[in-house]
Amino acid sequence: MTPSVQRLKRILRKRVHDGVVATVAGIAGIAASYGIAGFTPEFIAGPIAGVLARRMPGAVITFVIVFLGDLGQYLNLFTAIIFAYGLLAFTVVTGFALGRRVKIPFVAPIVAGVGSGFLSFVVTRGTIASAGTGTAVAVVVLISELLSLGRIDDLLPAQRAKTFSPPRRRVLGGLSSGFALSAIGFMFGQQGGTHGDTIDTDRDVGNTGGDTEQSVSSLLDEAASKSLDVAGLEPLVSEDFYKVDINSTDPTVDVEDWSLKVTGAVDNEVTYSYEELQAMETENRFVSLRCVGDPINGKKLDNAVWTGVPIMDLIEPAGVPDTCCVMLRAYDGFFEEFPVEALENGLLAVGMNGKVLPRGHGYPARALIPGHWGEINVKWITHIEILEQEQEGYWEKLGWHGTGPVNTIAKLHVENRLEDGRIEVAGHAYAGTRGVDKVEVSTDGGETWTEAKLSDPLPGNDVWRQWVHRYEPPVEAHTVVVRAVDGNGNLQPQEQSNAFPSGSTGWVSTEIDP
Ligand SMILES: Nc1nc2c(c(=O)[nH]1)N[C@H]1C(S)=C(S)[C@@H](COP(=O)(O)O)O[C@H]1N2
Ligand SMILES: [Mo]
Repeated sequence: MTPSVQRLKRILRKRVHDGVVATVAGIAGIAASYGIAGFTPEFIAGPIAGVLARRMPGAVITFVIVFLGDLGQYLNLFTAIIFAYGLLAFTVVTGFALGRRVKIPFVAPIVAGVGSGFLSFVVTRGTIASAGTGTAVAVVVLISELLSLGRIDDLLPAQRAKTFSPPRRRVLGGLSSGFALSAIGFMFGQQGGTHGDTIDTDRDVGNTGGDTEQSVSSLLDEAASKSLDVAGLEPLVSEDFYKVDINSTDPTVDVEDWSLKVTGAVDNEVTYSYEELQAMETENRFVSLRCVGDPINGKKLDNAVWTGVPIMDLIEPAGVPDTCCVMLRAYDGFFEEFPVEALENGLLAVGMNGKVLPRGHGYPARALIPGHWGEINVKWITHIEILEQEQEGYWEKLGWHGTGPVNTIAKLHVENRLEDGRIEVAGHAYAGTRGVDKVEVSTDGGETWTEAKLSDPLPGNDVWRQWVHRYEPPVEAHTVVVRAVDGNGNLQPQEQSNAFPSGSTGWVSTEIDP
């Protein structure tokens, strides 16, 4: 072999070696970060996913929401993880390059470890998870160096290079110890650290209002007994409440540092601590939420019993002038604006289904604004800012119109074959504060209509209902169509439209082949 070919081979071997170690170290670093931080903003991919989502052009986000739904969130997170991996791998490659230049052992693990920890801290501001990330990366690089010490001709004098073990064994050894380490780091992280889940919201919300107030448990019982007995149909209090967030990770709010401020065009600003909120009189209410991005037969419509303080009790002490609108702002950078009148029956929720408000649904507090699209029900709320002039909210800047009242919708989520040969179709219907008066079903593609059976209404002025219809199936394939009539007697519009920009409309239909 000519010397130049040998040189080329050596460079190539170095590149492959560096690449493999950087990959293992990157994976170990991400595993450690996730293990320690969990699914919180201290996880290295969390803030990156947020930045990616915010930098994305509105049209792309709209496309993702309308056509990819939840898949879009995963795609975003996946991309963020690749970015995070790139950052960590970069520190490793830099470490090796520097180490070779200065020809001092252990420069690479130090540079890679400190670099990774630093970058993680810059991204997340989380100290413990960043230290863990840096350590995991450093350890993997250190192991790779220890394994190859005997042969690295560019680190040590050339004559010692003979003692090295065969390259494949080295790589395999490095790989498996790297993976073992990430697994160990991950398991340790799962045990302790600054895991967001250490904010324990799995306790009773307590303080459930005055004597006249119906207790959460009696409301839950009522919902259970009014739920229709249909296999596969979500009960009137959702078992799995949907989530929509601008970030892939939920903020971890420490109530000691949290407050709710009423600011802007008010006579005097008022601030509430969590403790002060808890001392106030609360109410228990059913409120359903639907996201403006929900497709006509999507699943971003749910219902819960919420415990909270009427929002007017919070803003009246501030003295609110006669003005147009209000902006709600949140800990995660989210903000939404809407007409101030909508606050009138609003609730500042601190509890959900009898428990402390879960982190994913806005712990410590969220707004619930009856009859409006989900987006103005701001979670992790920090400010109620009274405005004198209209401004655009987060989603409105991206072209959505999600601050108004919801559309009327009847969904068809269940199709069962009964033992007696009949077919059972069922779903939920929702029309915000207008309420649902009737649901009609057609089993002949819209020629003739029959009234479906509805679940008895639950108390409250923003609550969904269930419907069910059972019929003898015709012999041939047929189209089932469903539509709701709201409390004002308005029939749900037939014409189909996409969720963007102001919520999906149209009758839901499905083909049934008996
Ligand atoms: N702070 C904050 N509040 C938020 C959001 C958010 O991303 N951040 N998403 C909004 C949207 S678009 C919807 S549909 C509802 C969903 O509430 P849920 O996640 O509790 O179902 O929360 C709204 N409140
Ligand atoms: Mo939404």
